[in-house]
Amino acid sequence: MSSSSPDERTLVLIKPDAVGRGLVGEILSRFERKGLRIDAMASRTMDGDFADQHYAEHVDKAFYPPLKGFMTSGPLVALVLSGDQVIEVVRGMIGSTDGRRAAAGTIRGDFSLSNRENLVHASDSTDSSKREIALWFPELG
Ligand code: FUP
Repeated sequence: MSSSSPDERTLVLIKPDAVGRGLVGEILSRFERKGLRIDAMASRTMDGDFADQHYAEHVDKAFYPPLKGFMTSGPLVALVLSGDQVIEVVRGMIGSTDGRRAAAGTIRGDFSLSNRENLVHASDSTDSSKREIALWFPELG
């Protein structure tokens, strides 16, 4: 008998800087090698309204206008990943927000020198993963 609970899901964005720098394969392969499942994947370009919905908690912050400009600047790759404790696991794999301070071995720590162009977004809680998956992949609901 299995006592494990159903696997969690998280919403990951491989941001326009990562796409532009040719890092999609590197980032995807880290998630795959970790043993996470890719439940959905799509290339999309966000418009301003969609960015406001995705970043609802940040729209009033001073850093939001340049963040919005960056996130709508080109295509990104949206993913739903699943696996045991995937939300916390993926947050650990991407590292701290500021790439200059993110630990070596994390995606941001290894490839980003910026607090804005930091390559990857990942849901930070069960509530945010539910909200973000419903926004990006309503068909999975
Ligand atoms: P994170 O959860 O690590 O992606 O970080 P936050 O939710 O705090 O911030 C969301 C995004 O806003 C970051 F990925 C990058 C951007 N940001 C800035 O551009 N400037 C800041 O001072 C903080 C965050």
